[in-house]
Amino acid sequence: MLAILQLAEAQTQHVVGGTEGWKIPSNDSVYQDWANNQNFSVGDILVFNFVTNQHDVVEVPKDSYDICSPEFATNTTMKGPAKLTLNNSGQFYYICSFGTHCIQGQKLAIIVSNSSSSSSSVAPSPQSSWSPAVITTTATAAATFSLIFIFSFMVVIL
Ligand SMILES: [Cu+2]
Repeated sequence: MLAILQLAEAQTQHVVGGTEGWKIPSNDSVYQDWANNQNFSVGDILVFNFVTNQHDVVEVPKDSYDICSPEFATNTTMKGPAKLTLNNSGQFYYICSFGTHCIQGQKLAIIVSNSSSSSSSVAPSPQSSWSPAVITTTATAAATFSLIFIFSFMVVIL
């Protein structure tokens, strides 16, 4: 039961393009701008909101993505709206194969990370903040010692 709850909590649904949905975008950076503000992890779901027979979702290798070709498609989804689960980490590329839609910007490239963002960002930070704290403490101690030394020296002279 707990495992099911945790699994459900770890899954994030990413609605591609937000309210704009999956269509010919108003400008060709819409989907890249959208993707830049998302953290994709294995197990997350991509939601493509589109009308069947007006668009599709074709997963392609990078070379095909670059030239908007569905020739080497690894996965094609014809029915909208579509939910695609991200099963693997790495870079993934999606295009629409209808007409010139892809050339007009209906294409998406994402990077899927292995771990959830919370566990990966917490780990390195304590290590990096430790050493400066130690150095500061040592420097303060050294300054205090030299002050004591100067004072005791002055006392001896007087
Ligand atoms: Cu399209």
